[in-house]
Amino acid sequence: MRARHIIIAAVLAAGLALVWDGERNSSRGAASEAAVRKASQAGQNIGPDAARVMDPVWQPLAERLVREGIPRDAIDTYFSDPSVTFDASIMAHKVDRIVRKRFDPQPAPTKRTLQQSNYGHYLKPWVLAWAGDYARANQAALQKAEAAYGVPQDIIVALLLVETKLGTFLGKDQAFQVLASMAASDSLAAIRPYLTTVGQNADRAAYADVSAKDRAEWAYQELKALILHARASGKNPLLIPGSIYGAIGICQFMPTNALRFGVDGDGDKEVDLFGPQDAIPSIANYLVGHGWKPGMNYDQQRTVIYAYNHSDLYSLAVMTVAEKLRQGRTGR
Ligand SMILES: [Ca+2]
Repeated sequence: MRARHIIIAAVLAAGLALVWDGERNSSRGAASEAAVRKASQAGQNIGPDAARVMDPVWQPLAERLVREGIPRDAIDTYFSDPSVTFDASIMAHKVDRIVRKRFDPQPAPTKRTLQQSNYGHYLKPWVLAWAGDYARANQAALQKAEAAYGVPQDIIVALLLVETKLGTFLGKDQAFQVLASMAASDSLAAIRPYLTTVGQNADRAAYADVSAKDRAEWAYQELKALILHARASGKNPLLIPGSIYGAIGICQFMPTNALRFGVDGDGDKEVDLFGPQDAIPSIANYLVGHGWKPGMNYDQQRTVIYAYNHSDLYSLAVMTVAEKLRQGRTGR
């Protein structure tokens, strides 16, 4: 990477992290900071003198994970770690969004263009130049993935850019704590003090209760997959950072997708979604799993990208960035 681009990359990462915070974490800023502190402390009590007391809130989760095959000593270690603290506000935040969508008038569809949206950053020449440098630095892995999966390298780099700013923004939360907290928030009663959309309305309360149960089961399956994914590589799942809802790696896979689509690109017998060697073929494999085929037209390609994140602006951003990267790379 040339010096100018290193500086640009640093500025970009800092600037976009601020934007990202404003977008995604505004209501959980304090909780996120606490999670970062917790993640940095994770695993510190593993030792003979450590006080290992599991919060009873985890008991049903822990027992189910043991029943479903995770060794008890591992489960005890994870759930008694001081970094793993129950936070009902995570599920409450999610359920508030679901209730709002069901009961409140919806805003008109955005009329913002790509340039006016938060994705506009990615079209700036210096951002595209940075992504071009990244593509050159990872050319072997990109060409290998393109040959094996039929996914153009520019699409892969565009996804990595839009998902995590090429791995410079990986989420500020501990994926384990996020998913465990959501999995343990399986009823209205568990999250009621943190809800802002329910009040005394019985219909909303019933819907929030069903939604919490539904999302808690989803989170349980993701938590179990996170543990299996980490253990397959001999890693401590508590040390894996994640997004506000538990997506991991520079490609931001949910853990069930890490298990299903993760590829060991560099042949070291581990799937490490935090490194480009594995994340690049994993993205291509995910897209093939969602219908990507060589020779598809623009609309067909965009439909597959939509599976990655259900947003029209998102799929437009990825397709547009990919096209500009291709032009920059090939000169046409
Ligand atoms: Ca690997």
